[in-house]
Amino acid sequence: LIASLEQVDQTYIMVKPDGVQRGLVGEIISRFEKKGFKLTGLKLFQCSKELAEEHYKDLKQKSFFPKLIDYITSGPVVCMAWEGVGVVASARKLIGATDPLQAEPGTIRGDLAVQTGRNVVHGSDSPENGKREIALWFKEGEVCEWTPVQAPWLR
Ligand code: 3AN
Repeated sequence: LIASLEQVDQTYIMVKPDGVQRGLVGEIISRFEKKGFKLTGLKLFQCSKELAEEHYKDLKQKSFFPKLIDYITSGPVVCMAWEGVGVVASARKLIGATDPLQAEPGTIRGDLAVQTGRNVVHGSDSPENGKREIALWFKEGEVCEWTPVQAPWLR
């Protein structure tokens, strides 16, 4: 009841091409489902260079930017929108540090990845970016608002 008064946020989670190629899609979705967040958008998608550049526009000046764009466009990704109280920060905890060798065991990157340039999953870094990225990756009508039936632990 107290939690229901708190702000519900949205985050954009994406299984990157290495995660798809390695067959980690189910495992990654499962971690967010089991945590108790609500899936509101899901698709397999081959993204364009333009979309990848827009998504990572804050990193445009970084030396690794061209490699990052090549990586993200190298094969299909799985785009997801997840909703819940504190979902942005919690998803980043579940994902773990950017460098998988620094990521704690128990996190997605800590358990499943080795290289920063192949770190299997993306998660928005703020509620504002969560909204921005969901709007960027999903078309109107692709995100589905739904209310769990008789499952008050989902919201
Ligand atoms: P995070 O994905 O943990 O939010 P950001 O936003 O700093 O990390 O970086 C976005 C993505 O850019 C990372 N997921 C990773 O794929 C890539 N990246 C970040 N730092 C490096 C680096 N030093 N070398 C290569 N790729 C990097």
